[in-house]
Amino acid sequence: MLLIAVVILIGSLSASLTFISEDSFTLNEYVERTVEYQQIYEVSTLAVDAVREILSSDSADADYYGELWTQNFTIPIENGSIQMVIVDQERFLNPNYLVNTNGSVNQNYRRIFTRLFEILNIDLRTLDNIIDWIDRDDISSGGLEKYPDYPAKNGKLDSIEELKLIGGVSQQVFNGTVTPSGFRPGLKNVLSVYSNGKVNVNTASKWVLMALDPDIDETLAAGIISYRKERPFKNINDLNLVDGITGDIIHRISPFVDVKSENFLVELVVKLGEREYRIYFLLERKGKKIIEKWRKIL
Ligand SMILES: [Ca+2]
Ligand SMILES: [Ca+2]
Repeated sequence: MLLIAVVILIGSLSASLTFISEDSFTLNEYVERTVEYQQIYEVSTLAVDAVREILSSDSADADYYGELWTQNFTIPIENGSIQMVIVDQERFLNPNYLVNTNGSVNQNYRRIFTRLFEILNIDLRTLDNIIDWIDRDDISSGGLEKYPDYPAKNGKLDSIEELKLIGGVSQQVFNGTVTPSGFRPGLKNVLSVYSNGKVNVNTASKWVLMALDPDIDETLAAGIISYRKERPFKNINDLNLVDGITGDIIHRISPFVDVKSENFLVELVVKLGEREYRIYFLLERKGKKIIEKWRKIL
């Protein structure tokens, strides 16, 4: 058994080496890169441990700007640097919640997304296309179920990049645009597929806050943001302390908001001489438990 495994290993290794030499890649360089990749993997493990530590020593009752995890880190290393950014995903809206587990459209989320799309000046047909992309049937509920080269997925989005496959999601719609009145975000700036569906009012942008309720206009959203800079919300009812936020608004938005976050996406940029590696991992915090959901090295 072991012999077979060794033969297969040598076979595949020499195959990959042949492939590499055809690419005019020297064996030395190959070994060097393999060693480097091993080191990058070790760096990623150290980073996961470090962020675990940061998150477990952080209070999970509320998550807000100014806490350690919101700071960007740059660590100089020999021949380069490591930059680390942690982004809580509950500052975003999750498009997967547009469709309930039984396949029906979640009308509450649809209303929130309708407002979001209006605020961002995105055609509402694009929202219908997203719903038909995610919902399980092949019957159009106003959007596209078929494209020239592929059908709608009829399943949840695995990444935000997947939105680019959906009708109406142009580069501008996805990346945002610069307008005379400033930057208008695109979908990648306001959505995440990793959020638990409850927007953290301590970290959400004004665009996301405005989408939550028709009575939260730009002034009220700005009021929330300036209030939380001084005193982060420890409880949803603290929103009452913001000028203009009524009990009615709090009552309406309370099923969709929170003051804490659960999912943290970490991006590490490792610069080594001329080369650059990007490491991504997602940590979910559930009470005292911190779970690594996935890790990617690019
Ligand atoms: Ca916290
Ligand atoms: Ca569908």
